[in-house]
Amino acid sequence: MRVLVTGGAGFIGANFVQQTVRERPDAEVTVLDALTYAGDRGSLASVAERVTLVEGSITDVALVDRLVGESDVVVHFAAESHNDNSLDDPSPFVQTNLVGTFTLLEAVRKHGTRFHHISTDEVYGDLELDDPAKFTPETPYNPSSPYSSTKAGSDLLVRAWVRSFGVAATISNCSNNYGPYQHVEKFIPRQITNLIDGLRPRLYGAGLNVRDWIHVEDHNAAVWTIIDKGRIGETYLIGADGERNNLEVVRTLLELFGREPDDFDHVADRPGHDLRYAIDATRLRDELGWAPRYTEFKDGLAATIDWYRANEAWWRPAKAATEAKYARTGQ
Ligand code: NAD
Ligand code: TDX
Repeated sequence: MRVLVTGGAGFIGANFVQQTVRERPDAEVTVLDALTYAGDRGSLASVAERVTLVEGSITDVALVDRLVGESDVVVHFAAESHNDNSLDDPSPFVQTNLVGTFTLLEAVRKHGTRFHHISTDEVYGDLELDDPAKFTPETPYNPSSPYSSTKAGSDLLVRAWVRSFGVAATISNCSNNYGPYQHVEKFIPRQITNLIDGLRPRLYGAGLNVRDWIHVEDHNAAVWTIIDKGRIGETYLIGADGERNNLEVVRTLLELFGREPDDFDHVADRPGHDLRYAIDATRLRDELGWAPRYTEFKDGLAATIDWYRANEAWWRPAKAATEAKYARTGQ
């Protein structure tokens, strides 16, 4: 099977490519990645001999048409992915997340190629802290940020191309991922690398916002399950019942580093900060038989800390510039 992975040099995409090479010896993998600040050739170094990396944008019509024409399935991870960046400058989010997804959809329509679209639970907006509800595939879209609204728009494009043009696509909306190769701008790697440097974690606002954490390998196993067994046109929610507020996550990290529980700073809150995300993954579990393997969050975090300790050469080059950017907003 010829697999085209967009955004395969980013966090989740690179883990997906590594997992695919490990577990699917028959897969021929091509990665299309623009190698933005978030993409790193080094994330694919361990599988370089099995993977063709094409540096280019998903908005490049001719390039996308050629690569899609040479593929059996397209797994679409490429995106601008960071909420804080989308508040600073939404423009690349519109280009990549909306125009890029449109460009891919036109190519898979032309070539009749199977398409899997990777999306986020943030398209549903947020939940109250005391609400027993979780997001389901029927929850109405209500995105809050430029990031989540462009992801929501990209999902709706996929749904329309399925219905209007018969494109063979599936969609997955996953909760917050953690694990190796995540950029140091994101919450967990930022705090881990601060702690490695002897600095204090930085908590937005009171830290009561809840995220539903899932290990990146569980997310990617679910993506393959959907490609193999999912119903065309269907949306699957991916989550591992990992709800925790940000303060709890920081306290767990401090404990794992042997630091005092209050050894962190409260910093400026994110404008429009979503309160809580929570995924009901019943359809994926019951219909497709998927289940997460990383069920102990603390163990997954400890393994992630070990990875960042062992791979300083991977994250160190981005750390100072990322912190300088945060300093501009007092975060
Ligand atoms: P990331 O920012 O780490 O990686 C994105 C990758 O896309 C990078 O390699 C980047 O170079 C590439 N890219 C950006 N613009 C491109 C363009 N125009 N053309 C080609 N490549 C381009 O993101 P991530 O965290 O790995 O997220 C991957 C996908 O998963 C995204 O679609 C995101 O919305 C979705 N998602 C992420 C999470 C999460 O917790 N990180 C949760 C649910 C869904
Ligand atoms: O330094 C920080 N301190 C802090 O308290 C940072 C960077 C974040 N936070 C908070 C904000 C969020 O409540 O931590 C939580 C997680 O923040 P992010 O890592 O920026 O993730 P989030 O905004 O929840 O979005 C993530 O999950 C859904 C991904 O970045 C998205 O791509 C995905 O769609």
